[in-house]
Amino acid sequence: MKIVDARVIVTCPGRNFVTLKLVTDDGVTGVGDATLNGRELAVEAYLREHVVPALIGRDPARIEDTWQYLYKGAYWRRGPVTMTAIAAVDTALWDIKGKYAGLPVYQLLGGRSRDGVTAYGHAYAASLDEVPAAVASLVAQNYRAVRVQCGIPGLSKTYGVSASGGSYEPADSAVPSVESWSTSRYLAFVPTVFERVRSEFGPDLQLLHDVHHRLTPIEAARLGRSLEPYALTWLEDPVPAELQDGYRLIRSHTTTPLAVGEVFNSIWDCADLIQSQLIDYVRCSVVHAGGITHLRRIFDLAALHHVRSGSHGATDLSPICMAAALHLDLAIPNFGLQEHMPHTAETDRVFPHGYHFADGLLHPSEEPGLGVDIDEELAARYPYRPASLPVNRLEDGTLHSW
Ligand code: KDG
Ligand code: MG
Repeated sequence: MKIVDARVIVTCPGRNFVTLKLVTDDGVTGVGDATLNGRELAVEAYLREHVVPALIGRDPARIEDTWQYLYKGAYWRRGPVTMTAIAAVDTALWDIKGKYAGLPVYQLLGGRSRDGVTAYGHAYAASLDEVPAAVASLVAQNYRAVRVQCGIPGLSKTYGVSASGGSYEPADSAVPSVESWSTSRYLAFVPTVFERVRSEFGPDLQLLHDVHHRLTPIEAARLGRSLEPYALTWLEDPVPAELQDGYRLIRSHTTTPLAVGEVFNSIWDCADLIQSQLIDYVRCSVVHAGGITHLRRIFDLAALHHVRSGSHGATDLSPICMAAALHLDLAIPNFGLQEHMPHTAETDRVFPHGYHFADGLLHPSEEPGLGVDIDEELAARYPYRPASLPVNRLEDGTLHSW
């Protein structure tokens, strides 16, 4: 058994995706997501120039060895570009292993630990008065957990709130667009949003909120405390992720659970947060944290420390990443929640898949492997379009975290 072809496919059915497709000498194929929002071509070049030549002729059954080869062999360890490239190879190899075994990947990971994967959806509204309708629409679709984001009075654009009313896609122009931010307006407003949602929807609905790395630790501590009456399931990314000591400070002031990890790419980014029990959910993803092999390692460490998973699942992670995440979510003992932002119909056509959402739960495909593919002919009809994530400036013009 050997790998005879490795294709890196870039496509833009509404937004950019990078995919690695491996082919074995038996004609078995495997796919891996390699999309890094706003930096797609860096991963495409890394795969094409440095990884694909080393894959040809390798035994696809040796998943762990290939992972170690790409990680240790690069010498330059970690980083989003390297780890996304490794993830693509690893994901494709698990897909191939499942197809050879005739089993869905979750069976290779130990089998199902639950009936389905509880997903959280996104409710967003331009103003407070529109929040109840936005949440009601998610409840009507049977989501049991809802992330709530709302436009901030006095700010023209807010993270997580689509200006067009369509699905939220922040990478909106080749050169980053500029958004504005005010911590004082935000801190004063957010508790009123959750007061409204709790009073209208009662205690059972799980509620989440994404701060998107914008606060200092003491500001985040204050927000966490002011949200305690509304019993959030988690407060996400309260401070920029590289400032890990900040979590000790936040933790010492509030019992609002904390979730972090979407920008992490290895176990070394979250080991201390997990081992010191400074967070409650770790939100790394298959595509940005080294694939199924490495994410499993992160979740296993988390399980020892009462930390649950909460994998990132925004639309810039392709349906291949979602398919892979669902196999892992179904199998691990410490699953928490899975983010679910449905892709557009165009994207779903380019990536035909067998996973589905029903009664608040996501279910992976029962087909051998991951149960997802890329339609290469269709993909070729959507050429790459440069698109960057925005930047943020304070009202006095100072650059702030986005
Ligand atoms: O590419 C960046 C997005 O994936 C990110 O902004 C989405 O924070 C996000 C989330 O929680 O889905
Ligand atoms: Mg987030």
